[in-house]
Amino acid sequence: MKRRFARFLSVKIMALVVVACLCAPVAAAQASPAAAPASQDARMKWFREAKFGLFIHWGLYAIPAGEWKGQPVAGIGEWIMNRAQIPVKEYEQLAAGFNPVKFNAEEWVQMAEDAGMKYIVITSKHHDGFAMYHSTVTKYNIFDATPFHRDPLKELSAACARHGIKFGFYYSQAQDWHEPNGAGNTWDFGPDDKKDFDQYLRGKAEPQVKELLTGYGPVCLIWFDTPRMMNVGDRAQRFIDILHSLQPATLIDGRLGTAGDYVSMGDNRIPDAVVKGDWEVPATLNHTWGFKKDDTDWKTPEDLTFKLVDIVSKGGNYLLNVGPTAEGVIPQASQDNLRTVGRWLKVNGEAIYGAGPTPFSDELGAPDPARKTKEGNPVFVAATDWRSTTKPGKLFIHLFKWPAGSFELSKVKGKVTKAYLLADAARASLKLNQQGDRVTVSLPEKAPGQIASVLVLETAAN
Ligand code: FHN
Repeated sequence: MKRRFARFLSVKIMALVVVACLCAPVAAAQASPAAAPASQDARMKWFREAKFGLFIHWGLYAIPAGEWKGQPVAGIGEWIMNRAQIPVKEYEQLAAGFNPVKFNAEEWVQMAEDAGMKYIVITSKHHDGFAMYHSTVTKYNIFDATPFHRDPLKELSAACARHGIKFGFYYSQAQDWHEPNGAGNTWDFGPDDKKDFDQYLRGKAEPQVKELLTGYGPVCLIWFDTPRMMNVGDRAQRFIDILHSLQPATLIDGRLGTAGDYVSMGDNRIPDAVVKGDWEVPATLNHTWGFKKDDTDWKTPEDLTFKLVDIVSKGGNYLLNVGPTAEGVIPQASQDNLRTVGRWLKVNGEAIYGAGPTPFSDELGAPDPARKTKEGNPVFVAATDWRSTTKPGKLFIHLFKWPAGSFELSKVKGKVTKAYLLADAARASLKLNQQGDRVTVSLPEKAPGQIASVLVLETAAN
């Protein structure tokens, strides 16, 4: 009896060993891009540290660049197919002329690094349905349908790995104006509610998302967008399941159609106050996302730096967009302005990366009861003199307007033990006076830094 049980046990163990051996390579292959982090905090760690990312909207729409048949088309550049109601058969022909020979992944990633950005999110497929990578799901992709015959997303993922920058994809899961059953193209295919939307999701969107999660190394996040018709049945959940099974560490933005790992604010919408939880503001450098030749209304580096600090001081991340040309060049003004922000970050990055929100609120501005919004609420008037970010034991005061002689701060918790400026490499102590929660710091006559100088107050807990 004992011997029979021992034989049974050894057969069982052998079987388990064989199964384990057979499964090991599969498990290792699945785990290699990014194993499941232990907790949600662990999954969010890089995002909370990063704070500043580069968004890239690049696709066939960069060829017309806001103009169709000699006429300017109003609105954002990547929507030209929709705005000008261009039939699929005509729009498709752009692919034959897409040859971005000046594209250089190394240069793009170097620019992001110079700008102090820690992650890149690029359009793998926008609403026009054209895949900007070598997809095997459809030939309507940059590798098969253009003379370029390269996979720029592969090249970018390799360059990001070399530079230690996280890499993620924008993917338009619902709108696909190229597909008869995708959402959005009513001019070729009629109303969305008559379409077999699940046929499109299962036949194109889901397999393409699988490709992106298997062929491009660790994917830091997938940025879904415009979740039309996505709140029906298990549509959103199917994408979550794909992500969780292939790369459990990959984050999901806030526009899949169900709650993601963080909240995506409206485009260019910075909240007025501190917002708890993880969130991000997607934003443009001018007014369009995809390249438009007549949109040269660039935000200044001062404005971009202020917005970055403002967002971080409220608890969020800033995902700032460039729209490269059809030749593969990031417009020079975008590059210059971003690099200026990067130079500021080189000096002051300690007050941004991994920093928490302000412990105050008065510096953010106040509602003006005399001015009403359309909804009848008082208009919030933002103040712009200074912002605050925090780290354990440190208060960072970003001074956009240099105060004459000294800076006074109230509601300070704990004892301030030292004050200095990040622009001062020597970290020389500034004279400070504290009366209860009121702190006064004597400042040099002139601001030591460009755009904003950051004053650090080191604090000891009470
Ligand atoms: O329709 C898109 C638009 O083209 C662009 O991609 C932005 C980026 O946040 N998202 C949608 C509009 O909110």
